[in-house]
Amino acid sequence: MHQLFKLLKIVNITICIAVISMNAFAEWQGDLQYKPPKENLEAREWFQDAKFGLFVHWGIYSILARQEWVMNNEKIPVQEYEKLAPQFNPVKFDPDEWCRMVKDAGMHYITITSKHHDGFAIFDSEVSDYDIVDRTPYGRDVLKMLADACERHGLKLYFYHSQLDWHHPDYFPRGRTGNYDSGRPEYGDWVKYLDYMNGQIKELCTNYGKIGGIWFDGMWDKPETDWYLATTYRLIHDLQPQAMIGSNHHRAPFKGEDFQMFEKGLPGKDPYNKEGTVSALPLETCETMNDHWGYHKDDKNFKSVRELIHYLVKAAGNNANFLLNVGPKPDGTIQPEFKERLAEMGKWLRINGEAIYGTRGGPVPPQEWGISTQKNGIIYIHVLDISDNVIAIPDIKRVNEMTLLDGTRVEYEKTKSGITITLPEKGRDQYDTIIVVK
Ligand code: JFZ
Repeated sequence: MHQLFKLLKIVNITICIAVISMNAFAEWQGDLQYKPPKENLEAREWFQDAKFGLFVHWGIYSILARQEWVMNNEKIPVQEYEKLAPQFNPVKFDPDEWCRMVKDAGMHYITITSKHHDGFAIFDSEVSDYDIVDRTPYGRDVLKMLADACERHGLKLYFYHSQLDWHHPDYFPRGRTGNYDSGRPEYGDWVKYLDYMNGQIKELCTNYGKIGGIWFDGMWDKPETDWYLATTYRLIHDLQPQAMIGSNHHRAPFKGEDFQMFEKGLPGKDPYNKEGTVSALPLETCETMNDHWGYHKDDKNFKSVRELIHYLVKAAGNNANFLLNVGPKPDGTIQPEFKERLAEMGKWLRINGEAIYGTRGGPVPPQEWGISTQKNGIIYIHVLDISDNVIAIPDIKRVNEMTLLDGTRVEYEKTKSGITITLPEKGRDQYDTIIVVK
């Protein structure tokens, strides 16, 4: 009997230790003490109301015109890759024109790559000379130019910053990528790398006015590593309390993060987030307009305006923002195929934006035919695919008035589980017929 008790005690202790360490493992990254202040909570509301932003992948990789992963994919040694910098001369870059394009598209913010995985900073950095001011004939800080333009045009600016770095020698031990013989030494000081990274983060939070936030990416390259996120996140929140932190680590958000992003898919349906967690934080999903993020000269697989509008509407119905990407050319211009699509989306939003901006995901769960959004007690039913003139809507119990956005009356009938709507012949929209339910 005594022996049995002893055994049970050992088993019990082992289980306790296992449970504690599992919890610790899930929570060891992040800023465990973080409580968002008022200005951060307000920034989150603004963000959720804004709904639509422009993602920009721009760097010296655009010269090769084979997307932003070209250094890793083609195993280019650091010394070779560095030769791109003296060729980067975006003389046609016009930040005011970019901002006008963004506003005209109905977007409210820009998220631009301050540094991508290749390690090259397109801003003026003091902690490194591997940047646009020190290494290119252009010699100007394009982020500063863009930040000033955004200020003039009333847009918010966020920075995408890669934690993963294929260039810095102290990014060591190496992760899943950038593992080829790049000419970097086979040793390095991880803490020195993090100091360098935090140094650049500090610059981004100091020299560009009030920023929207930081969009991190690349932790997934070394998931087992301690990134000392509390240090990085506190640095940002101390310097800019309203700044929203998000990280594309494809897991449930860590403490200290202010929004959750999804890549190439609606919340919980994206291909990378295996956990499928959708948190209570503000949500954002990003997508490319063709098949690459950075400029790719041969990629003509453009999504149609219809597909892009449907993506925006479905994101809104899933309570998420849509961050739509362009990869500018090395000369600073944006290709016409991108500009045309953005302009068309803007045209559509000028008429239908009421049912998108300022809304949250609606009470009717996503259906075959479409989704719903809501704002101030009004439900917007978005009919994206009409195969039938009559649609059944569950979960709506009381209706005072039902019209199209332009005021045309809509006929409906009450049923046991909700209502059925007969779509009017006139006033339908080619992309999304919106029914306003009061
Ligand atoms: C990341 C970047 O690698 C990419 O270049 C782009 O910036 C995008 C927005 O974000 O995309 C990823 C990140 C991780 C994986 C795949 C794509 N992954 O782990 O398979």
